[in-house]
Amino acid sequence: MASTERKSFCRICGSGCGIIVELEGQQVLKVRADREHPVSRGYTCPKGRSLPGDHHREDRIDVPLIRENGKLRPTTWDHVLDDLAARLSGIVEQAGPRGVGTFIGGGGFLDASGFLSLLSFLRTVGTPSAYSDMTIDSVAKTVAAEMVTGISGLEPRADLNRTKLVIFMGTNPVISHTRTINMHAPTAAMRDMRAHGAELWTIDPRNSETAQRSNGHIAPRPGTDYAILGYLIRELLQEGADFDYIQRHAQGAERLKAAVERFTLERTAAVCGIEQQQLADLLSAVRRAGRLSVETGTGITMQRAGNVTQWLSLALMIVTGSLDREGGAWVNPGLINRKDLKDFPAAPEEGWNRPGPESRPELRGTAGDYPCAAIPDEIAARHLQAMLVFGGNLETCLPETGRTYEALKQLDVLAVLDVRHTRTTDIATHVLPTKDQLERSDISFVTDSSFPLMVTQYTPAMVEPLGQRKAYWWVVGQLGKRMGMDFFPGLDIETATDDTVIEYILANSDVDFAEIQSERLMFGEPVIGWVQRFVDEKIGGWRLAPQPLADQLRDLEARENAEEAGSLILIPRRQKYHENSKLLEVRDKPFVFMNSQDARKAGIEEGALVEVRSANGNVRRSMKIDDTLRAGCINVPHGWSDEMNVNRLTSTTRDVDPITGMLLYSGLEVSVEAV
Ligand SMILES: Nc1nc2c(c(=O)[nH]1)N[C@H]1C(S)=C(S)[C@@H](COP(=O)(O)OP(=O)(O)OC[C@H]3O[C@@H](n4cnc5c(=O)[nH]c(N)nc54)[C@H](O)[C@@H]3O)O[C@H]1N2
Ligand SMILES: Nc1nc2c(c(=O)[nH]1)N[C@H]1C(S)=C(S)[C@@H](COP(=O)(O)OP(=O)(O)OC[C@H]3O[C@@H](n4cnc5c(=O)[nH]c(N)nc54)[C@H](O)[C@@H]3O)O[C@H]1N2
Ligand code: SF4
Ligand SMILES: [Mo]
Repeated sequence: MASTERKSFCRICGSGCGIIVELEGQQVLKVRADREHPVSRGYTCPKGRSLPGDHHREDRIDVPLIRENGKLRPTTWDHVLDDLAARLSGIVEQAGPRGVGTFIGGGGFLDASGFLSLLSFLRTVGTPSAYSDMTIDSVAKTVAAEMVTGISGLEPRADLNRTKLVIFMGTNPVISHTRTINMHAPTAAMRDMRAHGAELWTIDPRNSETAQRSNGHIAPRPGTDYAILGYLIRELLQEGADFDYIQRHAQGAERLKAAVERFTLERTAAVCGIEQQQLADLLSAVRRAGRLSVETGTGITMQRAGNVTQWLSLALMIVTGSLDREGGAWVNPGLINRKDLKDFPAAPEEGWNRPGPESRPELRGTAGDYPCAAIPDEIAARHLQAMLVFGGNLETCLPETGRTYEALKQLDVLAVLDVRHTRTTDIATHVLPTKDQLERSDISFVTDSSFPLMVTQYTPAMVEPLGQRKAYWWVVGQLGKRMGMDFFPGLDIETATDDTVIEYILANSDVDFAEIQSERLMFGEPVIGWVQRFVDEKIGGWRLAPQPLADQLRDLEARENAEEAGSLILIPRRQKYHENSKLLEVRDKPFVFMNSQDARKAGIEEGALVEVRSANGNVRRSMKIDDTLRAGCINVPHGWSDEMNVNRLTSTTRDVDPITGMLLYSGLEVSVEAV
């Protein structure tokens, strides 16, 4: 049979790189980069190219499974849906809607009909028990933006070819392509920015792949980045800030000035464990550039000072007159949702947060989600009796694996929508096989606001679904019918197709389905200035010093004066060939990475089996020397299962952030010993 080639876009991560899929009938032979794709321009990472193996993987799920007499066994769609619907209805009746919770992870978020199904399910069932990977990833961004701008989850990014200075803090786009904003062909993008005269600085305790391609690199002690920002703001507020702009568009400048007063050159260098000259050089770069963009990642949002650092990164962009302005940082409102054209209320200075669920009210979540840290206690209290998992691997992503995994086993219903077997499907009561990315037509729905341009894209399905896999909308719609609920009002799920569901999603948007279906990509003009207008009109100017964050900054002072404990500090890091728990088989190995100085001190040879211990548990892996790490820091990358699961070290109760309920995934004290 002759092979054919079809265009699509990759959805392993949110970047949506253009790909060419080579097929022979239903066999996926090869995936390569689409040179004509106007956004990714011939780039893919190795994960995208490993899609064929992922699609035909042996441990895929292609028939529904149900647990009966303690064992998971294959069954029919009718049986699994009848049973699940009856149980969910029973729980809603007896425990109320909150008894049925949801979790959405990468496998739901990156499927347009998966995200739609989640929203419809939550709204129709009326349950507050919504959990997602946001509260184990980047919730500090959501909350700090609410407090400073009144808008949730704002993602400022460099105004591509005009910004003269980009500071990457706690993000390594060369490997990750970031998450909340996307950077395609990152190495080329950095080269282009430099060719346009931009200086790139990276602040990271590791001399990361991104740091190595930057003009400047500062490697502070983990969790002390806020002091660097405090120092820059302190100096600029004495000289060099855009004072005229601040007066017209911001409030609280005096309070901000007082809050950062302690960050003198001497003190900041000491707190961060860096040279004074490095700080002075960075300050000169900021003064030279005038406007700038600060891009943060999980190295910031997973640390103790996440909210404060996020706030000060916004404050630095505001005092330099850079936020939502040409040559600084702009905010993509999304081509489908067009947030800039919508009218919505501004969040108060305390943000939209609300008390956590009844068993953990101190875990103040955001408007949308309860913090994941609450899951085991909510199950133990029987407030949560069922959970529907929209493409997440709870065993690897949630904190404190032992306690969390045991709790999940106590659920009456753990229904998992996935494409392959995981430790999470192993303990499920119902496993619902959904179409993988090559089997469905799709649109970049929630991810379009993280693109570097105003653009959204569509792909048809490449192949027929394997086995009995179904689309999310079909699974959830059928469940709704059996529960007596209409999850998709106005859509006839008996006659719907993936395409009519996409049309349904686009019904309230300016993106025309027929047009995008034929064009594949649709562009809009980038909009700059919409956030600034919102802030001026709704809250009377940027809030430079929200009280809850100023309080957190003050409280951090006690740690700055404390003696260093001398233990090793665990910091996160993404590996090149796998995405969280996906594609582990491709090439990466579950190493513990250590600096050679630390290894020598601990008497550990490269390749030795080591045990990493925290106050919560231990992990065993083999050790690899990595001198890009600052001495004193170690990496135990996440995504791996069982005794190699780094979340055996993390906690659902210790060090949980009081504003966001975020866990400490970066900055945990650990010790390491050869086994
Ligand atoms: N200690 C520690 N913990 C962490 C992190 C860390 O750095 N350190 N990182 C955190 C972060 S940032 C995140 S985002 C989370 C990630 O947590 P998850 O969202 O759980 O991560 P993934 O491994 O991407 O899992 C997605 C699941 O979706 C499935 N899937 C893939 N494609 C499809 C599909 O097309 N349809 C369906 N239905 N399912 C699909 C996969 O098989 C997998 O089981 O982990 C968090 N946990
Ligand atoms: N290859 C690959 N790509 C991925 C993923 C993957 O698993 N593999 N996961 C995807 C997901 S879910 C997400 S959320 C994104 C995340 O994307 P990023 O946020 O860019 O994640 P990382 O690549 O881990 O980069 C985080 C950096 O923060 C640094 N860091 C750690 N602690 C600190 C600190 O205290 N201060 C500072 N300044 N830096 C610190 C680490 O050394 C690391 O270089 O990546 C996405 N892309
Ligand atoms: S960066 Fe890699 S994983 Fe992400 S969309 Fe592009 S090819 Fe896929
Ligand atoms: Mo993430």
